[in-house]
Amino acid sequence: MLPRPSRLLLPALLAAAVVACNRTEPAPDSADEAAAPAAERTLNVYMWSDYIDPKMVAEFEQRFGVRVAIDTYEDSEAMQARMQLQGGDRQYDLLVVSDYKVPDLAALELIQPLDLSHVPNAGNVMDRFRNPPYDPEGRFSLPYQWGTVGIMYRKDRLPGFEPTWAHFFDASRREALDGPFLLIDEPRDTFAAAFKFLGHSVNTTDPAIIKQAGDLILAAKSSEKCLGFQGGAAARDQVAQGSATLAIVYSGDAFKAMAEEGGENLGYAIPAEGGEWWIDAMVLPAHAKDADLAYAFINYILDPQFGGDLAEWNQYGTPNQAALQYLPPETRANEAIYPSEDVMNKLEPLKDIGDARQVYDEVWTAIKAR
Ligand code: N2P
Repeated sequence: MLPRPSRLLLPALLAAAVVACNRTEPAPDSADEAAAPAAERTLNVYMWSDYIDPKMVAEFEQRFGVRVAIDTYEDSEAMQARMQLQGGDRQYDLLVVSDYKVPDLAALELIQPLDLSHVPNAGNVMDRFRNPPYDPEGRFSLPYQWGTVGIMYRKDRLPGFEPTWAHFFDASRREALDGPFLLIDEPRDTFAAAFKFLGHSVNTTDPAIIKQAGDLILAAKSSEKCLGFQGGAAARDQVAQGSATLAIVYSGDAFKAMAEEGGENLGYAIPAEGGEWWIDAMVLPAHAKDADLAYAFINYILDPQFGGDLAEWNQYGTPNQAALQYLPPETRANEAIYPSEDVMNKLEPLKDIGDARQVYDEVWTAIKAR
């Protein structure tokens, strides 16, 4: 059942007067820009930060003779606030959002059903990503990337690191850490970690357990070792730079840092208690000004070759069956990106939690306010 819209107007959103928003535009060839007509056709995209290779964007611009303007967000609350309170449904032509946000945005009528006749490459989507739990009829979304949530840590400070959520939620383990840590500024991901530490499902709806998890998150936040909440990409940067020793992050963000200089000092692990795997989805805002161009972009993302390039650049899993052949064999065999069946069995996808969302919101708002 879809949640009632009134339930979705989060108190935290009402308090959000200004939403941080970064615009990253791929550097266009300056000669091209000088020659460009004033009213150039533009695709306005809103997505997670650090999520597409600027070269791929430039290639799309060249191919279609258009401009792509990408605004980025670091957490889903900021995204929803912009969509709900700041006219994002008119401003953007295309969104990339977390799985569990699809039913929220649909219930609020901030997104519209997709017309798949405009997306021939939709046929490339793997079976397991069709009719996903967050969009059971596959009406509103097509998948972008998928991945896991885990712990990124400094190998040089935590030799023999044991992957467990206890580093954040068990007071004695926390105090034993060599250096500070960060929590992720995304309620569902943080609750999921605390639920797994307590031995429960990432989709827990029992108010007593949600409150118990909230107490653990508040205790972690209140620790002297805690540097607070950060978006996944920003938390990744702090661990990479050494200002944090460990953080809850998204898999691909960690792998990108691990491939860079100094990356040999970094590690990423899925805790032994298990966790979540997630899918991010492409959706069409309700009042997109250029839906045709948005469809062209979705189709481009689901192209076999570009789908392969995107996943390789992101170091995330591709939901595109036809793209697999374009991935380097070592990527396809990399169990950090494509976990074994054993590991996948310990991970759950995030589902719509219905009316329990109100309890999550209350507990989360109280944690953030302290
Ligand atoms: C990528 C963020 C992935 C978000 N930087 C997971 N829902």
